[in-house]
Amino acid sequence: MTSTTDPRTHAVQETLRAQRIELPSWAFGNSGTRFKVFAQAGVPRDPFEKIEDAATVNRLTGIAPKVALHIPWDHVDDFAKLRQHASDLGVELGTINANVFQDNDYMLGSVTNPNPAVRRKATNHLLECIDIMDQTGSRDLKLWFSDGTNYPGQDDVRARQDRLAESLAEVYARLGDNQRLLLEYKLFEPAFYTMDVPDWGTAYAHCMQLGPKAQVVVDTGHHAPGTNIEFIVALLLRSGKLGGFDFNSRFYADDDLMVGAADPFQLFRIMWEVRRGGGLDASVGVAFMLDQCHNIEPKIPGQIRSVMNVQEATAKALLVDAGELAAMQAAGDVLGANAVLMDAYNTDVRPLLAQLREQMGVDRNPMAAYAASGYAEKISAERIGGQAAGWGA
Ligand code: RM4
Ligand code: MN
Repeated sequence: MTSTTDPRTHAVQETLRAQRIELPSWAFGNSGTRFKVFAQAGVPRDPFEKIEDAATVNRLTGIAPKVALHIPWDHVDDFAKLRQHASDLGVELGTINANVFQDNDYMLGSVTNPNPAVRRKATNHLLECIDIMDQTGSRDLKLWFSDGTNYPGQDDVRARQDRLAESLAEVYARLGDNQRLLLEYKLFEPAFYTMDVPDWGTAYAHCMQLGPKAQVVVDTGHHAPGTNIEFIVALLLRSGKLGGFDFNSRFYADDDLMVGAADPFQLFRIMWEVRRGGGLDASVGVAFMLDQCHNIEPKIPGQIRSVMNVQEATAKALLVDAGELAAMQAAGDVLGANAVLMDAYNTDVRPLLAQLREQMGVDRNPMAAYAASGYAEKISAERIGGQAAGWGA
C-alpha cells in the first residue's frame, strides 16, 4: 500500500482530487442496437430522474459533478427549475448536445441538406440550444452531425462543406463570451460513403476558421480501427484546439461500451498525452465527458465503473516519471523510455485511489457502496408507470 507520506503519491492524489468527469444524461436511459432495446427496471422517466441518477454517481465517486444534456431528449419547460434540482443534488448542468439527426426532415442531412429550408430548421435548433445554455449556465455546445452521403454523386461534397461552414459561422456568432462550440467528428455511420465531418482534420479546419471559441471533441469510438488517437490528442492540445472528450470504448465500430473496457492501455496512452500537454489543468478547458450506452449492464454502476476507469488511467498517467522519461528520450534510449511508460501503466493504482476516496469522504469501493446503498431497489420500486427514457424502448 502506498503511504500518504510519499510526496509523489500525494501530488498524484492532489491532481486526481481536482479531476472532473461529466456524465451523459442519455447513459441512464434505455438503449440498444438497431435489433433490440432491452428495457431495464428503474430507468428514469424524465430529465429530473436522470439527474438524480447522475447525482448518485457523483455522490459515490466524488468526481462527477456535471451532467450533459441532449436536446430535445432532455427538453423541459423550465430549465431554471432543472438547474435548481441539479444544484439541490450537488451537481451542475453541463454540456448541451444538439440533436439534428432524428427528424424525418434530416434524411439527406441537417445543416448540409441541399434544401435551404431544412438547413434553416437545423441551424435554428442549434441557436435554440444556445438559448438553453444561457438558462442552464452551460459553457459548451457540442455539435455532432449525422450528415453525409451514402452514394458517390449523391450530393456535392464540396458544397456541403460550404453549407456546414455557413451554419457554424451563424451559430458561432451567437455564442456568449464564456461559451464554446465543440465540434465532434465521426468516420462513418449513419452515412456510409461520406460523412461531412469525418475526422479531426475536418473538424480542426472548421474550428480554425471559426475562431478561439470553437474547439474539437474527440469521441474515442469515432475513428477507423487502429487509429492512433493519442497522437490526435497531442496534436490538438498542442494547438489549443482540444475542447474535450467523449469517452467510450469499442471493439469494432462505434460500440459506445464502457470507457477503458476494450483497451485500457489506449486510455492510459491518451491520458498520458493529456497530462504531457497540460490538459489536466482545469484552466485549459478540456471537458472529460463520457458518451456511452449501457445496453445490457445496469446503467448507474456502468457509469460508476466508467468514471473509475478514467480515474485509474489518469492515475497511471500521473505516475509516469516525466523527468526520467525525458532523460531516456534525450539519450535515445528506446527501451529505457518505453520501460518508464510501462512501469507506470503496470502499477496497481487501486490502493492509491481507495486512499484518495477515503480522504475525500467517499467510500473506498464505489461499486460495492452502490450495491449496498439500496438505490437500485428504490428506483425499481418507485419508477413505475410513465414512459422510460431511451431510444425507443
Ligand atoms: C453520437 C455522438 C454524440 C452523441 C450521440 C448520442 O454518435 O457521439 O456525441 O450525442 O451519439
Ligand atoms: Mn459522442
